[in-house]
Amino acid sequence: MRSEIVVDPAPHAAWLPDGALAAVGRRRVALRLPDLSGPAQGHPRARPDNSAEVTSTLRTELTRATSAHGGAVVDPDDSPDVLLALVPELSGDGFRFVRDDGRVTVTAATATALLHGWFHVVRLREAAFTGPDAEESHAPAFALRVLDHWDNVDVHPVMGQVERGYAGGSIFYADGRVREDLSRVTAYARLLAATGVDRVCINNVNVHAREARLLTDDLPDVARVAAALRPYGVRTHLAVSFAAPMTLGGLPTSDPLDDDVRAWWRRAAERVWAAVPDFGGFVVKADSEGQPGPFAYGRDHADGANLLAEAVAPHGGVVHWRAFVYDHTQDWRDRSTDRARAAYDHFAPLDGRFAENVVVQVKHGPIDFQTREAVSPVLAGMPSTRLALELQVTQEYTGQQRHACYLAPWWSENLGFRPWGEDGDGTAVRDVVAGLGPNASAAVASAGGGGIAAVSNVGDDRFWTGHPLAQANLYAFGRLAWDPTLDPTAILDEWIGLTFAGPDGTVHARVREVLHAVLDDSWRTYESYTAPLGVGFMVRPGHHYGPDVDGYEYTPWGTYHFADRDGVGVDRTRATGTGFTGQYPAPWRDVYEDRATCPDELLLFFHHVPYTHVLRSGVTVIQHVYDTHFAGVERVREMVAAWESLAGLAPGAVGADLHARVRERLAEQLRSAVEWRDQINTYFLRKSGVADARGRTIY
Ligand code: GCW
Repeated sequence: MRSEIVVDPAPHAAWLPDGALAAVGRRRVALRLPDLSGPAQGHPRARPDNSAEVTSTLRTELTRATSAHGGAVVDPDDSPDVLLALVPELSGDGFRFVRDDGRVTVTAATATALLHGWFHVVRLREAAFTGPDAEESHAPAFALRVLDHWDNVDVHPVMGQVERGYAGGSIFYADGRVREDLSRVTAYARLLAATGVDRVCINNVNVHAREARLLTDDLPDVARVAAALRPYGVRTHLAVSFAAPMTLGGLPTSDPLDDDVRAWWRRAAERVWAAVPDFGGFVVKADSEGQPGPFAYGRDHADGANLLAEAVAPHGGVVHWRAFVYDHTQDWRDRSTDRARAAYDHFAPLDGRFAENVVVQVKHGPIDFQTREAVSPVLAGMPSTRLALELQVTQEYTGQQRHACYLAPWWSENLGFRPWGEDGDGTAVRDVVAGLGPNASAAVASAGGGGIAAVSNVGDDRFWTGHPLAQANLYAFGRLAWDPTLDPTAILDEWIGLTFAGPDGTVHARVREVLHAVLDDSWRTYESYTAPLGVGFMVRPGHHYGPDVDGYEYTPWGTYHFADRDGVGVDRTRATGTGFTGQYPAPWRDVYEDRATCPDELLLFFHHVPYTHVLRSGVTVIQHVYDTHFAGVERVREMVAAWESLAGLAPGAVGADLHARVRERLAEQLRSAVEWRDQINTYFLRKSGVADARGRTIY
């Protein structure tokens, strides 16, 4: 592995190398399809727009697995080891898994659900066949499971081809247009189908002039992308510009209550669905960071969202309307404005006014995808609105795919957060976005809520995600989108088992051990050497990589820490601060309000405290800053050493080029962690004048 590294130009197989298919591929497998040759009567669900494509995918998958591993595709009546059966009389998006004496039968109502069942068997590997007899029903917790791509058609002068993309170019676009060769897109859809994601929004929510035209002139190209995703049951969505009636349609206004504007959107939607019959819907960022929106006409976000909802409703489409709305031209001297309050202040009063096919998409935290922040109170404040939780798989604020940072534990905390406290009925965020929150309106409950969305971390990089280990984040998002109660470590283990499967389907024990050692706690490690105690945004402005404690302190962006010689943190209490704590229901509004009960990891998010304030952990704030920063760097050193220990393994245990890429990234992670440690520690030593109790080097 130390010798010359031969780089394989083909895209990396990620979690579906041939070896991952060994257990099923060795066996006799069969596919049973109902006779769909006649008229559709009786079985309408058996033939959604994509059923022919997905059925043919199933055949291909079975052939591919068995021809690689010596099994066979056999007749369904020839007692196969694995039988996949499409049973249109069933219902729902899920599948049934039955194991009887080592034989597996999977049944589902649609081809896409059956495909998810197939990948379930793949994921279980040998265990699919060796366990005790079982009869299980599996269904996705969320009806809508979306990945948003912030891909630009044109290379943006500041943001590049993919905004906040850390994995090369776009898999969809190159040279200012949709790529000719979209085979990579189909390979992506295959990876997604193996996790549970079933929708992809293919362009950036910041819709620039070129990108806006995907909705009109470029529809044939959008249809090609949809055709590349469809074989794996993945549906296409577009981000659209609220100003499109003016910029594309030549109308004098985009006022949501104007009849010509409404007619324009209706026609636009008709054209989209004519080109892409299984199109999913629109994603909108409006009145946010300079994007156009309804405010220009004195209208609100419900007016804006309902305009588009009305246009897509006849086609069964949905509108994902983002709640990421705040004042990005704030005066830092103004202490009354609090960015954390903005989404709730804008949206909670509109609860009940959104159409049934609108999903309000809420970032997990009230600020912006930070390594640590509170859970957004919007998620508890809109029972009559379909809400989606928005996560960020692309590591904008968590090391930009140069740092190994496995985010599933963080997402899990957010999904499992109980907005009404631990003592209530146990309702968590994952229930709210599934339409199961307390007081959920009948419409929200029957739609199953708004589900989950996340910003993808994929690009045209050979490893898909730049850092090969960042693939684990994409995998974990897909698995949590299907089942948000899964344990992050177990998901990681599953990912390792698939991704590092050798030709015989097994993983070298040392590889498994090292990957856990590197990744299990990597999010907490990242947190420990970056911004402390929930304070956030101590990053370099613009690109957001690396430390710059005061980088945003005197800017219009509303992301401040207020460090002075006495203390640090943002007072968001009702008593003396911005009142943000009051946006939470009990008990959190009181738990966060009081320094004595506020969880340590969020202390500086809610309070401005002296450096000598003693945390619940028993150490002072300043000593906590020093200790965690020193410890964080030591943990990164251990990650580096663990990874190096794989270098002597048999070639093939981890690919040589993968090993080299991770090694290079870990070296940068260590360099950067040292930089973070020294800048943060030095900054706070100089501000506070309080020495490290353990006398370590601070500059
Ligand atoms: O975190 C911020 C990013 C922007 C992004 C914005 C958003 C697409 O820095 O690049 O814009 O969030 O979520 O809209």
